[in-house]
Amino acid sequence: MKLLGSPGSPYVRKVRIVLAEKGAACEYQRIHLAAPDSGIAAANPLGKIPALIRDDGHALYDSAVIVEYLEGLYPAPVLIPAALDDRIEVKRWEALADGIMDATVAISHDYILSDVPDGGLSWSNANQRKKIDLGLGAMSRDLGQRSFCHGNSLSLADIACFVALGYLDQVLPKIDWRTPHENLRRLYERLAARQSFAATRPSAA
Ligand SMILES: N[C@@H](CCC(=O)N[C@@H](CS)C(=O)NCC(=O)O)C(=O)O
Repeated sequence: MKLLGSPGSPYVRKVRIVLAEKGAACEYQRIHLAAPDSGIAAANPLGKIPALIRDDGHALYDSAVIVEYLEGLYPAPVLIPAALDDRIEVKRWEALADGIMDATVAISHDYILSDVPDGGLSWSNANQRKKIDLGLGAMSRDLGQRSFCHGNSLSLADIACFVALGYLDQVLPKIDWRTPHENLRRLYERLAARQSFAATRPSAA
């Protein structure tokens, strides 16, 4: 198996944490999306990372499909529970976290492409910012005072939540999510100490 990715991508980080938690062997190939010879289109016609090349050569995308595949391939430890209600709740957490990442990506691209002065928000950015703020509020409310986002052990819900928060720090550090969401800060700090999370920090990866 080979994972195509780059250290700055939160979707790639989600997959890499899942691989590490499961102790799964997988070659990691760093690619530069902007390079004309990146080769990503052969694996993913949408030109996005992550893409996972299976041992039989078949390529999988996107990150949600890849982590579901890995769960089937390496059932222990369980990161996506089998029972329908639990499974769907964990996938909902993943969708929420992915949506925050999508909005963060959109704002960061807009900053690069537009001439909106730093600190100013175009309509489109304001719209994306609202998704981030409401998304953070939903994550904080749903976590409450529990130790894990869903159930009593680490799941894909915690991994996705953590990666979304880390990506906010990485590209939009002016957004202070810690002060209003003390419970997310506690979860983030606890998870950051785990080997799989620490080893995939963009600066370490
Ligand atoms: N929904 C996709 C999102 C993947 C994605 O947007 N990846 C970014 C890197 S962070 C990318 O490859 N962007 C290149 C592009 O959109 O052309 C997933 O979960 O895998």
